[in-house]
Amino acid sequence: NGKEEPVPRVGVAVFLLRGKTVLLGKRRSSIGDSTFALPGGHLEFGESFENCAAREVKEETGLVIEKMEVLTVTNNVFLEEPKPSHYVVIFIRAVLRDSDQVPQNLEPNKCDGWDWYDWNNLPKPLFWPLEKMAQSGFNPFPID
Ligand code: 8DG
Ligand code: MG
Ligand code: MG
Repeated sequence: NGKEEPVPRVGVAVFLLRGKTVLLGKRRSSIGDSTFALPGGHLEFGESFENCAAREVKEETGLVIEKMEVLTVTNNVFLEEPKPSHYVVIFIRAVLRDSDQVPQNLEPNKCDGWDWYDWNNLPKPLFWPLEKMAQSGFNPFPID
């Protein structure tokens, strides 16, 4: 770009599933501050969605995940935030490689801490893209 014009960026967010629960953390960020969101981050140049998901989860929580699958894509425009932004977000589902791993808060400047929440009893307030998905009836769990 070279002219400081804002451009859309690619985000990857991860539904890390454990039983009937998902991993969420309260954000400390100029986008979605104090709301509960999925682990995730920015897609790096040359990176696959699945590798980005595994890398971001490892960096933010220390957890090692597997069985990454692309679920859906959303177009999220944040014009009302302190830093106006636009993200195309790839949502990935995954599970823990070793199910007794415990999440650590490895980026305490970006998150208050991670915990498992029942999909039918999600904490409030949710980060609005996640709130919108939940409201629309989206369910990240595989059909059994
Ligand atoms: P990085 O420097 O580690 O790459 O980035 P990050 O600091 O971890 O980025 P992030 O804000 O966690 O994620 C990038 C963007 O993805 C975020 O600003 C907005 C978008 N995004 C959504 N929904 C979600 C979500 O549920 N979780 C996360 N982490 N990001 C989301 O639209
Ligand atoms: Mg990150
Ligand atoms: Mg992040």
